[in-house]
Amino acid sequence: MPPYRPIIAIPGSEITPESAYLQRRDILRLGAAGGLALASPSLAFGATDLPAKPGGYDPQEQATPEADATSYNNFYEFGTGKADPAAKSGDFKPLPWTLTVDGLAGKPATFDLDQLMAFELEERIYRMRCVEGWSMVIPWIGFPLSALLDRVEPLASAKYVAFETVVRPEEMPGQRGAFQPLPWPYVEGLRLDEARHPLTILSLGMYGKTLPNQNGAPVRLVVPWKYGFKGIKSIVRITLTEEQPVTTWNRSAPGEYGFYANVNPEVDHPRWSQATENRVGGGGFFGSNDRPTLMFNGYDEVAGLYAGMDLKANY
Ligand SMILES: Nc1nc2c(c(=O)[nH]1)N[C@H]1C(S)=C(S)[C@@H](COP(=O)(O)O)O[C@H]1N2
Ligand SMILES: [Mo]
Repeated sequence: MPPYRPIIAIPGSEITPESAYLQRRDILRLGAAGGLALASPSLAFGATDLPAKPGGYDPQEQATPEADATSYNNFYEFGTGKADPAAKSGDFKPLPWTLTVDGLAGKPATFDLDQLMAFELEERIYRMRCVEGWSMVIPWIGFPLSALLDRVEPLASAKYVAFETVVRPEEMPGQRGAFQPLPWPYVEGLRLDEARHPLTILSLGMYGKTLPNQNGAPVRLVVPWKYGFKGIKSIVRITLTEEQPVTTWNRSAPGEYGFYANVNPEVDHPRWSQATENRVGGGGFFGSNDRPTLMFNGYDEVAGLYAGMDLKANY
């Protein structure tokens, strides 16, 4: 039996009445246009409820408590500690925002946040497995990346998709100062067929609300069968390319992090095993909440993308 099933219904309490949503969207749009002086655009953004039609996958597991998913994070632009993104992202302004989609496309385009929110949003409850050995279950709100790619009409020569995070040292403390843990911008990439797989989403929210800064506001990638570092946050550019794009962790430590980064309990990280994972939250002490890691994080339907490939060599 697969470790998840389609969602049949989401509880009514999680669904925002359309009128309330439209009002909030108006507030967002005014803020984005600069016509309304919001005291704190990021706060206003984070507080916004998002509607979603059920369309995702329920791993038959409890969602990670929201308080854990929003306080134990990796987002090196705000610092390398797990508590840094929540503690040090208060100056980050996800409004106004634009996401440019360019490269090998017939109709390259730039989307503002309203245009992204106008895509058909769904809730997807996905497992998230960090390469460091912890995991969560997160109810994302977003839409398939393929819908965005369709809009720009990829050329036949496009084989890969490159992603880029914003660079704003004045708002992101991890991007200034003497110690720079990574070269900026943070970049990621997928093969075009991976990017077009229906499980791959651009997320605009989680737990029924827009994304908090620490989780990648206002728009981040979620590819549930890959290690968490593929889920690039606060994306400003998506570029269709012919060549395999450079990716941040692969460039920084090629012996430790591959381009594919498919969750695979049989391929250990050089410095630790990937056979098990610790589910964050749930009350247990660290180590008491371990469970086996599943191939492709349990999302077996992606196996066909890698037919004929040696997944130990292509990690
Ligand atoms: N721009 C950017 N995106 C990023 C990261 C980062 O440091 N910078 N960290 C990655 C890693 S290693 C993980 S595990 C996930 C964590 O997502 P979460 O904090 O929302 O759970 O974000 C990924 N996306
Ligand atoms: Mo990670």
